[in-house]
Amino acid sequence: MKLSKVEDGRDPAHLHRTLTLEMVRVTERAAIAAAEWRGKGNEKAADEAAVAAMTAELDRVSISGRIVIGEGEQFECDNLYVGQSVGTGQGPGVDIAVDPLEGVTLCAKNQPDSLVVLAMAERGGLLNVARNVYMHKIAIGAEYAPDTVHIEWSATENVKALAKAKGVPISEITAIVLDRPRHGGLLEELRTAGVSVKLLTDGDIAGVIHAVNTADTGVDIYLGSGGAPEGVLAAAALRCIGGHMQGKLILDTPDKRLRAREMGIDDPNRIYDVTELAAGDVLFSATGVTDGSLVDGVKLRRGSVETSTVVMRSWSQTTRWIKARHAR
Ligand code: VTB
Repeated sequence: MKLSKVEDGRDPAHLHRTLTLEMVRVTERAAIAAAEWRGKGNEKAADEAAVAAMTAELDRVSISGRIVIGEGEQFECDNLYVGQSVGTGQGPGVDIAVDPLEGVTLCAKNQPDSLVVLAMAERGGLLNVARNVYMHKIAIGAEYAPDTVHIEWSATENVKALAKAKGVPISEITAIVLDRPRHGGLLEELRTAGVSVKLLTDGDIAGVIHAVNTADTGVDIYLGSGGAPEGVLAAAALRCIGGHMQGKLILDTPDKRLRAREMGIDDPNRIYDVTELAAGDVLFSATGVTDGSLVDGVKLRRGSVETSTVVMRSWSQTTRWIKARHAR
């Protein structure tokens, strides 16, 4: 009998598996900090609380970490800026992408689906993109051939091809799309094709994850554009759970093109697939701030605080849901 990678005890992965739990601690702590600001209408305070807590917890981890996707550029923010060193400095050299409070508006309004998200990869594993850059994204589940859809095709062509591959009429396809004025044309096309559209107010990392978990969510495809950092973070998750995704950066100003070049992007029109957005060994951790479709939010109890986290590792393709009780 052939032993699986896990059973035979060999683990050639560069990111040691104990880092999985360390990352859970980081996103948990940031979520607890942000939860104090749930429903207080103060996005800035919620975000700052998450950033401060995340930085403090990251600095306790035995890694030589480098932030490659953070809160912004070094001159824009004090913490978790691109290029910042995090961790104790002793341990493996790793790259880290963070979204300390994905859906800050959702947190400020105490609406579902605000999350703390972090991905870790081997050095050079994560596409480096600036916080202000957007990305066209398309994602479908692993059960399809990777070339079933394509980011350069029209939405109509994509949903037609997907319906055919699934063996259902287009009216039974559900697409998930961020509810933004820029998606007016896309929505019209989807409506004309007869697709059911699930509109997201914010939080498209979870949106992409839902699109590849069709059996659980009923969502077949993610379409549209959202933050490029969120695209890389979603790709990190897909590396662990499977699913196809393509991303194309929207570098629509000379400044963005220049900064992208500095960050290693030579071809502004390149189409990236999942393994090019997040390569090599990857960890992904997300803790809920408010209750959501991916995980529950932080529960404040009399003597304790409860957190729910989903943590994934690409090498072993493991997904864990970790419910933790912390002393107050
Ligand atoms: C998304 C989503 C975020 O921004 O990437 C989106 O994941 C990008 O679009 O939660 P807009 O800038 O038009 O909002 C958020 O909604 C907020 O950062």
